[in-house]
Amino acid sequence: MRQPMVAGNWKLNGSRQMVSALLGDILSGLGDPLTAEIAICPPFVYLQEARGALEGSGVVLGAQDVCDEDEGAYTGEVSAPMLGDVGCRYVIVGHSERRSLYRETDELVARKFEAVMRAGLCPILCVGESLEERNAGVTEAVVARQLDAVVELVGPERIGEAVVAYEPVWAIGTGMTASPEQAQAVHAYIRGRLDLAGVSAGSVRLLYGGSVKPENAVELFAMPDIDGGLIGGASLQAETFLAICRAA
Ligand code: G2H
Repeated sequence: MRQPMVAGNWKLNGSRQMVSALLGDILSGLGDPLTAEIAICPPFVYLQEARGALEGSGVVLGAQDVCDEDEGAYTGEVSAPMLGDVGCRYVIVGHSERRSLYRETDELVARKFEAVMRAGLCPILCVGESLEERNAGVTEAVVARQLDAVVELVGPERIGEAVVAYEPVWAIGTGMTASPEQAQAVHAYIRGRLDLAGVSAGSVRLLYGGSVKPENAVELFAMPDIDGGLIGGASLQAETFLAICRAA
């Protein structure tokens, strides 16, 4: 039995004012405890503020990225132990924006994944293909390569403790969403691939990400291998985020 999960990825958005107003609205609108686990991933500089706002609520905190090193001369970086220290439970690694805009390789993403686990936190590993790759029919090969890099470095037991998010790059922030059937097909493939690698994949939570909105969340989350969502744009408004949380 996998607990559904909805994680809000604020990306490069926010302010101190927004942290207090948006989180206040989300918490007051939550009402009765939801079946889904809810995580909020604000920019690093607002983690501490968000932690205070979420205190005692059951909504957990996550970060959007991490350094693969724990400490030392790495100017500008933030380490997994630091994220643990400020109260993070989850850390997103390998988001497609990091892979494409900041040239993160599969190997670096795997090292970041390992750093998160070393600190006792839970990685949310993002995988997904571009439009060109989908059109070329290599979606499964791309996702397999991204997963295998992590399994090779950390081993099947560790990846079994993580969350995996399938985010087709062509659906991110574009308004284009994978259909529930398209998303389910890749989720089922991911679960099968993890099983083959020796991961007890039945218990791994697989999230879908890419233009999830209240209008498509119910259908997406009803798919057997979709355990919730990683939400970007729609996590920046309490009403839409709450509607998605209720759908999970
Ligand atoms: C995909 C998603 C959140 P959005 O990146 O990670 O963003 O919901 O805006 O497509």
